[in-house]
Amino acid sequence: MRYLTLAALLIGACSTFTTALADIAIQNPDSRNAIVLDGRWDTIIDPYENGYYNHRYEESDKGYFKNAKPLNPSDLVEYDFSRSPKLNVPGDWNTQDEKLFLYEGTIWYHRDFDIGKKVDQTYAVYFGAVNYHATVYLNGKKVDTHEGGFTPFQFDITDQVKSGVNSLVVKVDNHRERDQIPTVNTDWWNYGGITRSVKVLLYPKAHIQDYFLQLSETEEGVLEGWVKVENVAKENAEAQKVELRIPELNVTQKISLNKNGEGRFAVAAKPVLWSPESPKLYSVDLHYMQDVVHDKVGFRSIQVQGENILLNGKSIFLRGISIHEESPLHAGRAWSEEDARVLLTWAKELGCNFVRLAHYPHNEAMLRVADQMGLLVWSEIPVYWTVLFNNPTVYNKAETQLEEMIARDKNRASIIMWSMANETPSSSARLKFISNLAQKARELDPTRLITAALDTQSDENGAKAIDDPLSSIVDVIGVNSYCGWYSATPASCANLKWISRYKKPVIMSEFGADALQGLHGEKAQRWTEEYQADVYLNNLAMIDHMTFLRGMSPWILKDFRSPRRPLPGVQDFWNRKGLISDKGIKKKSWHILHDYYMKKTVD
Ligand code: GCB
Repeated sequence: MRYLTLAALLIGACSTFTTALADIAIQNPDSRNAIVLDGRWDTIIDPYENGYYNHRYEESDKGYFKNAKPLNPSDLVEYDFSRSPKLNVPGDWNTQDEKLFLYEGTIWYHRDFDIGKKVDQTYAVYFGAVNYHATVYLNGKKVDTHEGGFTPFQFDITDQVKSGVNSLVVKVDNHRERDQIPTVNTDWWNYGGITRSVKVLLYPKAHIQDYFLQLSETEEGVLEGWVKVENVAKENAEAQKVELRIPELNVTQKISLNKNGEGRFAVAAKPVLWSPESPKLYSVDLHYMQDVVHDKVGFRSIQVQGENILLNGKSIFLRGISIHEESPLHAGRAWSEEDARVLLTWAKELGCNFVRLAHYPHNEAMLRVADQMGLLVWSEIPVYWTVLFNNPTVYNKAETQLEEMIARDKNRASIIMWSMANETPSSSARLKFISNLAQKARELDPTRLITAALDTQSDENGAKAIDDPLSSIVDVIGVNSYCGWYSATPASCANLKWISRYKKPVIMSEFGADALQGLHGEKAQRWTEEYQADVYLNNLAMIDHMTFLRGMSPWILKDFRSPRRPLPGVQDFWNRKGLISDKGIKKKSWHILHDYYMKKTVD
């Protein structure tokens, strides 16, 4: 009987594979052989893009990417990487040199690497993230470009790379434009640079490009998914199969591939389900000829039913906190496993089972650590505020970032929701834009919930009504509301009533107030810890009356850098809505939310 069902599943499964787009990085690059290129890189600041354009403003053929050296004393070369300042990779440039704190524009990065080139081997240069535009050159020639500051990409360099020393140059440009994702104005720092790891990946020509595995949504006791092999070998039957092994579940399954190298599987297994209380991960190996990929994967289900969110079939309340990708250990962008551990340990300590990773895809370590620690995750693309919803090119940029995020993270049990947007102004163009994104996300990953953070609520007889038409598109409605900070007095919030026009789960995806840690006074005095605490107390009372509420992620775990926050002596270019200061000190509101979550755990 079971075998019949499995066979039916296999035949019936015909939805799309995530097709390998040119720049989409290989699945799980950390499990591949690699030459890691992190460390000190030579850099040249280039505000006029002199290393790229000639004086006629045409793309130059003698730019800095040539990494040229004068060969004769009479030669004119007006730059020299080897004598130029160094910057750390990974790392934003803004916090590595005071002069670069506010810099937005182009910086050139250079470093050499040495290899002994082998035949039948693919070489790809992989970037965890570069903000915002990257133009990559190898040995003086352009390889390719990438746009988008928070997702990985890779370029095949097999033909260009040579045995011996290779010169890698990257032009990084973070100047803001209206037609970008995100657009010109945000409430976070536009950190520039090669902000995540760089490596040269080495793998066989015929290799496992991608895979997706999860608990079947329709069949109990079944794991299902797909694999995609690039350059599938055609010579013998064995070369048309991938072997999946999950030793702890006694799974050894051969997966047949079609002529495009694609194969689906469904296999009987009864894993211990992943949950915040028991974040069980299984070792998973995939073998294809000489290629082996190793991963750690958790299995759980996530669904909505009316106003409930069901994790493994049981209704759950998401005790969350929002987090920006800023390091708790040093100034600037977070990127390391240590950063992730400190941030997520704080979230655990607060009593959270959920984190909203705002407002863009965070580095992969955050998701891997969330998987290990048992934190449910909301993951988001930076369709933030007023992007150009009428512009098809802008849509394509957003869709590419969505694809790159899902491609990288689709095997992480921690992620339960993909968020399409944050606080976008209502219009028909915006509804179409975000509906198309949601449809794309569902095609790429039918196993997770779709959400968006909305800030348009209308007033109805003294109550707040959730009536943004985008609510009809999403599975879970996120509501951002700053009662007591941007509107009303804190005391009035406790009795504020909410109504929803949709029978769907709602998450209060943001609320909060600024406080300078250590500034004390009356609770009516802005910027004091007492004011912030009062906002929390009253908002939590309000939340208790929202019958359809299934979670929250107050704004925000830690103070973060923002160019919109200049108030001297208070903000000094920090958004002060953190429960923890930029120095890592807890404010009064931390304890209020902590106590609230402790009670919620017992309820
Ligand atoms: C919001 C935004 C968030 C801001 C926050 C604030 O509604 O979603 O990005 O940082 O408010 O502090 O105003």
